Amino acid sequence: MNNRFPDHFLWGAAASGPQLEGAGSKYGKGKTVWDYWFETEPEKFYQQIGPETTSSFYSRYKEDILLMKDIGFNSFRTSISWARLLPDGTTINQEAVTFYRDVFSRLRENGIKPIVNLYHFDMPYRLHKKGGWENRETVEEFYRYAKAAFQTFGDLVNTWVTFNEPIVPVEMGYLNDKHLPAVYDLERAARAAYFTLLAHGKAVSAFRELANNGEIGIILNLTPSYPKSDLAEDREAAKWADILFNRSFLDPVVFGKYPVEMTEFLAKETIDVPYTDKELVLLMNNTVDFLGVNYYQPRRVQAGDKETGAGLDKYFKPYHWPKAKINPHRGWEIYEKGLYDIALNIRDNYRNIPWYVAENGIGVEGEEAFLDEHGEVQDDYRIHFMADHLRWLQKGMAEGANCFGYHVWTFLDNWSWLNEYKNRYGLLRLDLATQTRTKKKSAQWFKQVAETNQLP
Ligand code: BGP
Repeated sequence: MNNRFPDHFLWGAAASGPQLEGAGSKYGKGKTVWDYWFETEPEKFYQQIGPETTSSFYSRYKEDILLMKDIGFNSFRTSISWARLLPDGTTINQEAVTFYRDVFSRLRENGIKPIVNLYHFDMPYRLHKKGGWENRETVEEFYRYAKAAFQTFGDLVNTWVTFNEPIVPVEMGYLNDKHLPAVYDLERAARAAYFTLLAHGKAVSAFRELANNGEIGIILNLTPSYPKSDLAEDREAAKWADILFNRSFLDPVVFGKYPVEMTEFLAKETIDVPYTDKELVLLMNNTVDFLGVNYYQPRRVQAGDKETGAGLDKYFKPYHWPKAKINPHRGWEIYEKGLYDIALNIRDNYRNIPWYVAENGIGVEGEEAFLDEHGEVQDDYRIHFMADHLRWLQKGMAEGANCFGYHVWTFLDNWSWLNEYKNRYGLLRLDLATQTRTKKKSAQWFKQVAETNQLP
């Protein structure tokens, strides 16, 4: 079998400003919701490590970009910190401009295409205080921020992303306590989701107005939903999980409209979302050029408790597949074929829009147990994880999927929301105390794949 990937296939990694940069309170950066949360409730954080230092990319990016080149990257995605670029919402922070311009220039000089995301869960605190995504004003602020970013970096960046996983802050902050505001409230969730989507649409419209060269997309964590059985009620449950957690963003960004079932759901739950016709037209006219897809694990569901269930339990409930292969270090299910199912779904139902794997990776707790006598992490599990997913991806591509790249999560062990440095994902190991970077075995494997453009 020909196991080569198409010419110009993108190989690299994804990361985000708040998880990688550090300098959380330095160089003019404003406070984000994460800085605030750690300041006020550090006990909520698993290891009590805040977002101040993370992986110090801000001071080490020159070294890091050379490391990226060395392990074969031809692309890298990160995010601009909104609170760093526009600390008060209007004045551009020149230190941020100098920093990001140098990062993007150096990436390009080293043959690494920058893919730049505007928002990775990092709401500026000053906007969080006023309701964050529940407040229409935030949408206008985001529009201004997007415009400023396109104008300031448009000569260096051709590929833009509005949001990473926009559903996650909604799910984790309004139906869970893992992001602020940490409440369970379907109505507020729906409102926050709508304004997030509108902010995305407005950012795309700003991009089109400025007529910058290049393309703009969004990154969604598409989680294929599988029913427990073939019974109608389980299949119905999977359909609802798909509508609420995938299609609620996917359909509007690709087709400019909500799935009809979404409207039914809102009516049934008597949730009033403040749509206006003008805004829906804006969304319709500002669909994306490409999609980024983050894939870690599937969502397995069974019939909900139609009569007695509270909130979303009426529609579906989680189900643990007994045959599931579990990441023994993390507990998440590993289901490589999910990536193939996503590929065919986009091919068949989403106009075969160009897309790339924007995140895929394995988080491992206690990775120091795999250090060998030379100080290299022997992460064969990560190599298998990537290879297995890439094989399924290739099968999808052989059958017509329009995929243009693969980004692993992530380049260097980085800080994570509430788990901080517990689960390590990097191709490079970070020694937290010294901030030293060391290649893991998987970095060598990745280099070979990227440089030969094929699986070994
Ligand atoms: C994705 C996020 C990333 C990253 C990753 C790993 O959902 O886009 O920011 O954190 O998941 O998840 P975690 O850090 O929770 O282990």
